[in-house]
Amino acid sequence: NNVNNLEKKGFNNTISSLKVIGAPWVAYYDKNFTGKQRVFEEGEYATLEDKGRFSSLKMITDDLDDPEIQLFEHVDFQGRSVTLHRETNLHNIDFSDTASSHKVKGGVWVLYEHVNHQGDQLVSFPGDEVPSYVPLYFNDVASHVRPLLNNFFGELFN
Ligand SMILES: [Ca+2]
Repeated sequence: NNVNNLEKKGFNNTISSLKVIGAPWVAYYDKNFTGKQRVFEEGEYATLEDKGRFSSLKMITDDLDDPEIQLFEHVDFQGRSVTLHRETNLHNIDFSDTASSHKVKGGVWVLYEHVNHQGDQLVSFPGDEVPSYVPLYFNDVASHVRPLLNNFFGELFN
């Protein structure tokens, strides 16, 4: 169900609102799941701040259980590190604007530029090892992280 190139669907850079039912999606500015990205969980998004920018879409079907991410101060998994299992304001653990690489041991994680889920996002999947945020324009900017959680009610009633 993924769409690696919205151009082929006639939708490239034209999406201005969307509605998500069920599993969350990641929308990417560039084709083939690259470039700036943003996660959309179940709900309606009538106006998008990055309206008209998305060129590919990926549905998240990964196992969300047992989330674990290890953040590193420097690229190539060097320097100080922290291991997290739940949503964390990085200011609270003296790690804001610090992370430069990470390893995801479990779950799907969203890193945010600012607290309260604001600013740019970086989405990462189970088993991902990202050795450097520099090419992703995300070096030393993450201030908040959270794992996506299973939708309890969705599981019960769908
Ligand atoms: Ca750093």
